[in-house]
Amino acid sequence: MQGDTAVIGLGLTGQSVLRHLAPTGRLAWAFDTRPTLDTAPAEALVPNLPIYMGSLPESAWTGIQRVVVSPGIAVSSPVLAPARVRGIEILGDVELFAQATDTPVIAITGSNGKSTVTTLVAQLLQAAGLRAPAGGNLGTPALDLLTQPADVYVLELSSFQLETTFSLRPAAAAVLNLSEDHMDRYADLEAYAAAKRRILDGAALAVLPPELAHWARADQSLRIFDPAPPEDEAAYGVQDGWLCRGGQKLVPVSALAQPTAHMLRNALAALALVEPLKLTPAQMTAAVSAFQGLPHRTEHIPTQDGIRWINDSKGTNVGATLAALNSFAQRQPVILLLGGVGKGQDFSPLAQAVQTQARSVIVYGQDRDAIAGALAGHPDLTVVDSFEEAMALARQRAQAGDTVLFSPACASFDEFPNYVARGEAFKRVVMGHEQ
Ligand code: UMA
Ligand code: ADP
Repeated sequence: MQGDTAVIGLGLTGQSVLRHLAPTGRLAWAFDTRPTLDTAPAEALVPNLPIYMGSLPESAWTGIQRVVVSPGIAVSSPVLAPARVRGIEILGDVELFAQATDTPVIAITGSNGKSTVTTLVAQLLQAAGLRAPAGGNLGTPALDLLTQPADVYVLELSSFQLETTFSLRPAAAAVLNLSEDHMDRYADLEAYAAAKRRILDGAALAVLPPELAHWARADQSLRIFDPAPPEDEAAYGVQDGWLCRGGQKLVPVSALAQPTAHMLRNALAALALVEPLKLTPAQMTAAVSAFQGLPHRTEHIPTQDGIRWINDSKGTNVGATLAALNSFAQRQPVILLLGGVGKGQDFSPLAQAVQTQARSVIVYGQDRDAIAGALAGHPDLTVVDSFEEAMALARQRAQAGDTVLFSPACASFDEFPNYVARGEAFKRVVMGHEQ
């Protein structure tokens, strides 16, 4: 095959890229640094396409004009050194998506709340009768959405995806918040923030929290969201029990399944993002009322034991765990479980909240010592090796009236394939299916 486009990464993204580019005849080869994949055999993806696994000969780069790289591979990675040296264009799947469609896009990034807001935006649009497929970092690769009929696409975008996206011009874009994450891949918070900020490039409407409002550009409309009374008509906020735009009441707070501070923020951001579509308050209220929240995000697991078990397995960084802790701590004594792979985070911002809001703390997993070190002042802190031991201890300690909050502040890869498997394991133990 005589193509000029290489594809690096053969996970969900790489496979969607191959499907998208196969009809163009431009594919040259595909490569994954892993020796094997647990998905379909790579050779089955495109007939006769050379596939390299594990290592790539230098000669493969001859004649390559562009390389489409998956988000799991850093642009600075040694694997891409030959491309950088030769001045080969490096782009991602979302760039190919942007080049392929003129349909309006609503784009969402931030350190936390992306999947929740992306899903809620899609449901708001659907409540207004619009076709609004949602994907990107959420799960369905952006390019796979192109096969679905759409009035608007809703994309959750990670900092990794934004680094390799250049021509997306969203109708509306949000950066929900900014706190440390993926510090194993970025030099510092500024570098991570710079990647997130790219989502605003060319966006007609910028939706931002007050602390990031200065990121908006002079040539774009700005909507600020904050769960306080709105200061003017350009602000989304909460007043007298209503989610409002300026003085206009849109949705009663009572419509939210979880009216916690972070869910109020998420709902306000979602309402601001759909403003250009001019939904009625009734359509907004119907969609918000129907949204029960996503699994593994401060998800209550009902039991008969009088204990409130909360699965927040998607709480994979300090900012998420702080939000989760703030949602539950006021109500009942909290036993907090956290641990896993820390991704180079500083855990010290958790210390004060944990000190005042968690009665008991159980720390486990690969980075348990770093976490325990940051929380050392807590009077009831126990360190164990594994998730299984942490759960056994939680079961032992929890009494009727307690909340057990599983919000690990870490990735799961030391013991699980992903946060979903970890959350399912939590649920199995809670429901007594695993002792
Ligand atoms: N990998 C290799 N060698 C390769 C390619 C990948 O070792 O050649 C490794 C990566 O380092 C990573 C894993 O394989 O550990 C998966 O990487 P990938 O780029 O192949 O991932 P995909 O299967 O294509 O899934 C990606 C997103 N994954 C990442 O960004 C790591 C998915 O987000 C996303 O849903 C999917 O595209 C569809 O758009 C997941 C994620 O964890 C949920 N995202 C991070 C997050 O939310 O924090 C950013
Ligand atoms: P993301 O897709 O950015 O990871 P999710 O919507 O999946 O975000 O939520 C992940 C976790 O982040 C949740 O489990 C919750 O603990 C926390 N969270 C959700 N929304 C917010 C928010 N607006 N601010 C801070 N933390 C949040």
